Amino acid sequence: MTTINLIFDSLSFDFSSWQTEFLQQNANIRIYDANKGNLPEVADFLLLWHPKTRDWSTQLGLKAAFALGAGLDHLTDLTLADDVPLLRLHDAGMKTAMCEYAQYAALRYQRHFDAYEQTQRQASWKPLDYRTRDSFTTGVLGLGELGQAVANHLSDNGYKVIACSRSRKTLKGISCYTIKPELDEFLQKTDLLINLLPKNHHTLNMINQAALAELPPQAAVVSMSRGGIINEEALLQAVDQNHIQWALLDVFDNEPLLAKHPFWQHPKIKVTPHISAQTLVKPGVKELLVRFSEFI
Ligand code: OXD
Repeated sequence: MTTINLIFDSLSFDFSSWQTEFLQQNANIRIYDANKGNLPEVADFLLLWHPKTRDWSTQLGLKAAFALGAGLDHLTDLTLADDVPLLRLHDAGMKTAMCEYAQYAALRYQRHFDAYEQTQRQASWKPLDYRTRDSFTTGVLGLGELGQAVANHLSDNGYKVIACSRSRKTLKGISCYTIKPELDEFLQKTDLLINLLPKNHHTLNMINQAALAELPPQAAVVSMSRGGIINEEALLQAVDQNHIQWALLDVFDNEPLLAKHPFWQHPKIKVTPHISAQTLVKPGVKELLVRFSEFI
């Protein structure tokens, strides 16, 4: 069997966990840490996550470069030779995790858990009406791999789901809209907005003051993909004006969120530290080995 040479370049992922897992799943892998030097002259694949080196254009032998996650926005300044594709991971454990996070948000909305957190603080015993899963509309914005997984998961679990994406998609049992020209119509029908759009020049600041105003009063907003898409100031204002009931935010314009950021202390805003889905090493390696075989 041929040996596959990998160069791993990440300032945030642990090289030794990936090395151990690769060697366990395939003994023919040789993996080198770009941060330690001593790299092979010829390598088959690059594995990148917030890499130290941004210019890999002269690396010999490369068949592809893989981002070790779902997003490529941290690699906009990366240089590769023209014939080396930059690819992202499709799953690596992230689909299940994203679905769980979205399901938590849907339950939070459905069962009024946010309201009960507020009334507990006031020592106020105030039961609210039971709401069924199909009595409100969850709108999934962004239908990439993860967006589709979330929309299908919620729909399969009895939630009423609509979705909106840049190019038209067809999902069983889910009304699908396109951003141009149907974003406003989609927002007007959405009680629980779940943002899963990637960050790029099309999506930056897309959910601004005007877009938030299209949501019905007392809608809730969930941000799971990247900051910069939902305008933070506009969201804060919409929550303060009680147009938006609550927000559950996992991603931000700047991460980590600064200690003085108003989101931290806001009673109607829940903050999590970019954990809705993280790349898991074992399924990540499994996926990569399959993807390598498409090139070898
Ligand atoms: C990703 C992430 O894009 O973890 O994979 O944010």
